[in-house]
Amino acid sequence: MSTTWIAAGQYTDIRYEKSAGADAGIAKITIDRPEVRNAFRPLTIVEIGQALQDAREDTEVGAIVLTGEGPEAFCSGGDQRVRGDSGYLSEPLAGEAEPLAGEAEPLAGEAEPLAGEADEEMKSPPTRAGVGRFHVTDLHIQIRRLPKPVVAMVAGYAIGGGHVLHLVCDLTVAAENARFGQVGPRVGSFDGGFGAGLLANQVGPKKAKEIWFLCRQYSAAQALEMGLVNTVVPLERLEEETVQWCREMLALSPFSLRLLKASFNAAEDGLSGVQQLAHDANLLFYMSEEAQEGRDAYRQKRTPDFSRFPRRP
Ligand code: S0N
Repeated sequence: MSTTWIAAGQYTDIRYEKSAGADAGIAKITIDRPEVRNAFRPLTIVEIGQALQDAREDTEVGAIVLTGEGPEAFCSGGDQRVRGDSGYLSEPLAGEAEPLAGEAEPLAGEAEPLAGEADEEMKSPPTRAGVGRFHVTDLHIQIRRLPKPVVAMVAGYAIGGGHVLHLVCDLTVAAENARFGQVGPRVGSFDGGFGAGLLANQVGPKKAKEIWFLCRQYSAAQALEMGLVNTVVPLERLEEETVQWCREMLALSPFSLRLLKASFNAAEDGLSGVQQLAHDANLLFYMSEEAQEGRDAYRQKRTPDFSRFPRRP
């Protein structure tokens, strides 16, 4: 039986939905730009971040699915049409001028900038929209920090920054038509953060270097073989299988899953990973009578009495 999804907000570049009925407890974020193989522009990333924040705060949500619209692509990475000379360019905000000439790539049908116009960046104060940046940096961190499992549901291409997006998700359920790869050295880009490090951890350093250095594409079967994805299913069963994986996790201890996610990330994330795990431990400690005695004594202006709490061996 197919899952019922209820819209959970109005967005431009994504759809954000929550499951209902027997499958309740799952949030689904769909990159909805199939005309560019679900490439992301800054707005796309901002909207995914907003939806993830909602899913984090919603105590009814226990698992999050990230996917792309249609069977052709999960995500093809950064939208090369808005890649400026110093990063990805936003739409101008209300009241702001258009991005500076030379920064924005002309869209289809637009005139090419004239020679010399690229120097405008040096002459005029840039608008916020005209300043290139990598919004996706914060999204990678947000997905890893989110204390609930995030599952990439991949049909078609997961390429470039789109491939890194599935890497930073906790689990990946792939359709048989999925294709994976990095293209950085071909298009003048690279991701030396999670794009390189996590990939090396997941498939081994030699294979990770092959993926980045040769820019080949890999089938779903190859991805499964190298440990890049968790399972491969026929396209028509992709959502059913993904929901089943989510349902299995929804039946388990949420705090245990939270601690496990933080534990897996801790070694890779260094001190910030330890911080997440430590603060999770602090959250648990707050729930103990021992910690509450400290709080209560402070409030009651008395000396705390920890004598009834054992010094555990
Ligand atoms: C995905 C591919 C292989 C699909 O091929 P297919 O099915 O033959 O479709 P096409 O005809 O090629 O595409 C259909 C239409 O979609 C447009 N399009 C596709 N991908 C993009 C894209 N990324 N940006 C803009 N438009 C795209 C096509 O142009 C076509 O449009 P029309 O019909 O109008 O011609 C194939 O499409 C492909 O190879 N796509 C490009 C892949 C790519 O180069 N991606 C960018 C890679 N770079 C990044 O992601 C940047 C990452 C990054 O900046 C970064 C840096 C540091 C740290 C982190 C990051 C990060 O972002 O993660």
